[in-house]
Amino acid sequence: MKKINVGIIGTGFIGPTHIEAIRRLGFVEVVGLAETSQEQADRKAAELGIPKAYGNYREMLQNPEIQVIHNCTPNHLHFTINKEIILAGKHVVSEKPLAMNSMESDELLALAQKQGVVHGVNFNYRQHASVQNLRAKIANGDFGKVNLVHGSYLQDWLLYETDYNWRLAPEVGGKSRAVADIGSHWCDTVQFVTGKKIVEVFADLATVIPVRKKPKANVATFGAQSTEVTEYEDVPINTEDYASVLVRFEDGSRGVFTVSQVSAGRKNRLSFEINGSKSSAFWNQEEPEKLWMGHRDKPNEMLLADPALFSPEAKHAIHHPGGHNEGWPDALKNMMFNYYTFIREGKDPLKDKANFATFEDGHISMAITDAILESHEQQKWVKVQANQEVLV
Ligand code: SOE
Repeated sequence: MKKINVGIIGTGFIGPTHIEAIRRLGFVEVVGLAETSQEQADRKAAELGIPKAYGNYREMLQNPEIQVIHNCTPNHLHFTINKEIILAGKHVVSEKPLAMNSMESDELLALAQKQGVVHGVNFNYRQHASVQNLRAKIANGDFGKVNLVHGSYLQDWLLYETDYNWRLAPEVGGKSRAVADIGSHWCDTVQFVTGKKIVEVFADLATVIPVRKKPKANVATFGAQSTEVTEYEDVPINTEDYASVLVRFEDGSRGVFTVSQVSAGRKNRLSFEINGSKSSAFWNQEEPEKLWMGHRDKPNEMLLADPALFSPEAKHAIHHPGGHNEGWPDALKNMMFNYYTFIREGKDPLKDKANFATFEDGHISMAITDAILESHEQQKWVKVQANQEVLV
């Protein structure tokens, strides 16, 4: 069978993780990559073992052999490049946030639907095996009615004033930083798990480090500061390091989450607890094989990920026997497997249900971010306007 051919635009922190996940599938081939210059593209292609290197992504879009393009560029390029990918007739996987605001993401969703391409957005945390299992258990009523959802997404890679990255500049990263970058993952994951949409928010945002020292050379996301960096310039920071957000779900249930990129010791800690009318559950991305389940009338339980103990609906998401722990790269592989299987099976993006996050989820996420920014500015509850029926 002929493999599905793929091109990747952008090879910073996230692009190579897409490439690795795709390569694990076996039926998909990464045939090209595009970077900001030919020299950079050649270097990265040689490093990653990719046959074709493009110094201009538009040339790669013209290659008729390529069916799918991954947009792994910085945020300010997502909208334009996603649009061009769709108009070139290619299927698309975009990094989040899907665009710079929900007007743009709305346009992208409509365009992708009109052109009939398969559209995915990389909300990878919903693809963790234990998250899939929790969703199945909630849907089966094991926890009763979900009343409360609370948690946080904490990181420490921007803790010091000398930590700097393109995500800090609003013209590149967007008006929102911590909310759009990691709050978007938290919201996507809990909406996926509970099957309920967030429809209203009340937010408080803060910039903990209002002036940062920007190294004169570029620093990659999660990149350790080189001890050799001696030259800095002071730059004012206008995006949030921290946010706490009260949320209301479509059925009236309540929640709250905190995001921060300045929490020492927390590396990539997306965690949440749900409290249902029968039982509770807690999951933490840094220990992804553990699912805690809390009860009132019997001892609490810790379910270690194990296909033998999973709900039938979640067994597809776990690939090794209990004790052979799966984590972040495996969740990303699940995302890619589901996306490419959809294409391989010739499914119709307008009719068939996708088991990965689509541009619709990307658009809902942008609408939540917009509502959070507006709520913080106006200090009041704001409804999420995703052009869907507003339910409260
Ligand atoms: C940086 O905060 C970042 O790389 C995010 O952009 C990713 O989406 C998240 O998975 C890890 O942290």
